[in-house]
Amino acid sequence: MQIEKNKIDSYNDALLKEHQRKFDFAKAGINDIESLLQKLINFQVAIPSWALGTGGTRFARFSGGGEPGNLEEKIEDIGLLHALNKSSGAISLHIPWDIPEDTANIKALAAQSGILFDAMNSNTFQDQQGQELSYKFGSMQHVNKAIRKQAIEHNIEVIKYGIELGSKSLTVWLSDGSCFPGQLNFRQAFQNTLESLQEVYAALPSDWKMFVEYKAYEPNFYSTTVGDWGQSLLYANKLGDKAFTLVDLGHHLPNANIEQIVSLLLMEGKLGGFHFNDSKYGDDDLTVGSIKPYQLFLIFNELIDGMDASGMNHTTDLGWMIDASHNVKDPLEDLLQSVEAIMIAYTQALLIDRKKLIDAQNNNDVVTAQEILQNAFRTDVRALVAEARLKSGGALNPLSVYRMENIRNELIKARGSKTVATGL
Ligand code: PSV
Ligand code: MN
Repeated sequence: MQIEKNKIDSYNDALLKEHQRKFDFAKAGINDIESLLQKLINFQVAIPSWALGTGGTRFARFSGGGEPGNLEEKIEDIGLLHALNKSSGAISLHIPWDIPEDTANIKALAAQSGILFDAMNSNTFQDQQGQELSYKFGSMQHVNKAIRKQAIEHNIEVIKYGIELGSKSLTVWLSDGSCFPGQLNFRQAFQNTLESLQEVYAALPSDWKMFVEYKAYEPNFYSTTVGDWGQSLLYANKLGDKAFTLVDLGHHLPNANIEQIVSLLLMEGKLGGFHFNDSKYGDDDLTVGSIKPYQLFLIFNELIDGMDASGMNHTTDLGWMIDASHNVKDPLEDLLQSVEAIMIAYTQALLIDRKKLIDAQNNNDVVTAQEILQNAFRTDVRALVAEARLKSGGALNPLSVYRMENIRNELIKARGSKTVATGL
């Protein structure tokens, strides 16, 4: 299913007068509005191939109907999102959940909707049907060399799919760790993991990056072998210039200062990618910005500050991806909300008066520093984000077009109510 441009235009026409009023108000006082809008137009967030179906919890999964039954349909769904918001022009594939059977065809299909292939994700945290050796006690950390080899070979296979599709990065998230004290020798687990990652690293093409994703706990509850940013950075530093740390917002212990982590990783030139989601308790995988929007804004503040300090391109120099999924919403509506939350936080952070902030910091003027941040955070930037979408041919209000066009019903009509997308 596709949504025609003229339909989007006619929905926009009905909203145009009201939008113009809000946009005129929002742009007043912004020095270089054109360059700000261009940054928003350029910014793209990759959609994970596993978030297009209704997510499950460990207790149940309630499929919503019309879920994509194969990779082609997943690309179709992302094409719909991208047509509406013009900020979802990339897909991140998880292998083997989404093995491209015919890469040339998949590539062509994605290109038709303006979708690029972002980071490839390997999976050695589950046993797949027909798999020879089990990952029950880990993969790259495993005491058995044959199991480590199987995990290495899987990652190399994922790189091969990625090369065919035009991806430029591999994200490795390992669930390896232990559930009980004494189960693992920490140093041996680290060493085995490092050596395994080194073999995968050696198979990376010269223009590729490897992202080492950390997570504090789950599924292991006593130790995780890539458990925090310090451990991930150790691996990345030992691996070499093409290896970076990936920050997933849900992968920290409660109340961690993620913005500070981001700042220091950027300072070290070792932040590679980002998985956006939100959470109240743990790795809850909730819609971006639904629980802690101020934290998201503070993270974007550090991202912009750190990227600008080292002359990085906001759009292309880090891998931006959503990693969220849950039980209760239409996944496409949820993704539209997540992308919107990211665009809002990015825009607000772009509005921060950095010169004044530095002055306040240098004068220990804590109150002014806080005022500067909160003034930006409390600015309603939705009309700026909408204007950028309008300029790039998207919908002023993507969610309402999605509903008015009854897209979910159309997908159910085309695919049936019983399809279940691959993923968690
Ligand atoms: C693990 O919790 C994670 O964040 C990793 O990025 C996985 O690839 C993804 O979620 C899906 O399980
Ligand atoms: Mn993740």
